[in-house]
Amino acid sequence: MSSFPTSELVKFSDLHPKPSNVTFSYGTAGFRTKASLLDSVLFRVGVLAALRSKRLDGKTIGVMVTASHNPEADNGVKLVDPRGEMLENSWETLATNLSNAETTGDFIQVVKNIINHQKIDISKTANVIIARDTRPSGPGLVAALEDGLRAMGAVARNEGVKTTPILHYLAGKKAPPLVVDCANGVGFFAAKAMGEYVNSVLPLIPHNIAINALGALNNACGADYVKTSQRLPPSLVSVLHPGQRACSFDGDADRLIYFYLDDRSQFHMLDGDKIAALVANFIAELAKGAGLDGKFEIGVVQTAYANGSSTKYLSERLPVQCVKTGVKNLHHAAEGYSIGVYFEANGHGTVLFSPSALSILETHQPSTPAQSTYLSNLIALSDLINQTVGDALSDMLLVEVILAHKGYSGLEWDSIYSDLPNRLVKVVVKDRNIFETEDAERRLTSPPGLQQRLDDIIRKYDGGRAFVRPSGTEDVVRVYAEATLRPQADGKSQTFDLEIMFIPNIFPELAFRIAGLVYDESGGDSSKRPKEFL
Ligand code: G16
Repeated sequence: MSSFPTSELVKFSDLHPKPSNVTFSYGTAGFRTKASLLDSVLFRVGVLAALRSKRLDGKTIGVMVTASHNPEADNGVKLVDPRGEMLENSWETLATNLSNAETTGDFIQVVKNIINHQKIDISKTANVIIARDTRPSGPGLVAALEDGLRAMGAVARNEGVKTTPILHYLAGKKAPPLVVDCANGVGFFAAKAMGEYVNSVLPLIPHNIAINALGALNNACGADYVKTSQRLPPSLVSVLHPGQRACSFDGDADRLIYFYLDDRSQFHMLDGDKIAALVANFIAELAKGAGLDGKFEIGVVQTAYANGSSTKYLSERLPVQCVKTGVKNLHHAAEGYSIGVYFEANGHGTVLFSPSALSILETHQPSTPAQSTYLSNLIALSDLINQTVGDALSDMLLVEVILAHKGYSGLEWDSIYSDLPNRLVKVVVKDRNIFETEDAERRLTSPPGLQQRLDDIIRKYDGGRAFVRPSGTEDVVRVYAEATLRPQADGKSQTFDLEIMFIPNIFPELAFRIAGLVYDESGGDSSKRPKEFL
């Protein structure tokens, strides 16, 4: 908004005239009186909340519609400052003046006076978050409040029915800054553009932004580096501090991997599997809360690369399907569910809402205010998600929204389940086309007899699982292996330091044994055999 919105204010103010012979006062806890008298007050509080936010450089102002312990026929409204505190005293007087302006003309004049005296830059974007209690007069008064916000062009977020302390908490909440590894690629442009919209609530700190430096793209950074090396990009070592979340895009920003350092500065990765678990759980929770349990099927699609712990965790809760690598395969399978959540472990994925699921969301009649809030959150998620394809930016917002709703840090998200130690290895072979697979790439059918020999190795590892498949994008064969423990090759039992055991990097053995076998069986030159292959 660049200029004073006279016509909007006049238009909306006329819809919410002040009742004559009433004097309002912003008292102990805001305005509070008979609900039937409050329509104009709520409209004007909407205008004032927008002015307060503009005065504070667009920081989020809270508005709570409640009369607390008063009889049900009363209602009220109070403003909450950006740190979740009560409105600053001097503004209480402004609120009282504004509410008592008799006519639309008087009201416009008081608004202008406030702008002048408070030196408010009207061009700033105002951010306001609103909530109400369960009083029957609440929805009508919130509608009046929203008219005030609309007249001022404020960005409003209606949290529906919430307790007063939750509204204070939400108003004071700002996500901690998120470090974004842009892989020195095009994702930087998108992150920069998005930052202009979200920085006031989710500050983004882009790193690895050398888009013009030759050789920098995906080099020791980006989602693939983090996922395959299971470590922090070296460029972020001096950037990230314990507890802070970070995420990596890949070179074209369609993959997303999260990570954080714990309080001992140990690296922890939150990959596509962890994203799928977070998202699928949240969607199931919203659907249940909205009273839609059993109305549609929520399913998850993974590939053979999904960590065994994630598959176990998810399949105890929802239908889970395994398909061949490639988002095209996952996307197709996800279309079979009402809400299909698909993510490859490498961080590539999204959520699909079928047309019938969307029409259920549109037509469903919630039977309680709480159900209505869950429903509107689920509808908002369907808007937030880029359903055409996995999108690192949209997925990042999705993750952040869920973490904010759940009040989760990286650590709490991570503890949904513990990854099995795992390793992904590339094997350069003479001809990768001799490798053919079945069972969603989990077993080899060619070269003949090789799968049998792999099985002989895998069974020596507790909870061992491994597979070999030719890449569809690089001239290599990929080997994935995971296991519960790290037994010695002779099968003798071993004692483990539990903490060490769950650091994934400690687990190269099964993967390197299989890689060695694949290399030898496909005619690899023994003089060039990588020394880590067993
Ligand atoms: C592409 C596909 C992904 C696939 C990845 C690796 O990713 O879109 O679905 O997981 O290649 O495939 P492969 O293991 O066959 O080489 P991107 O990000 O490179 O487009």
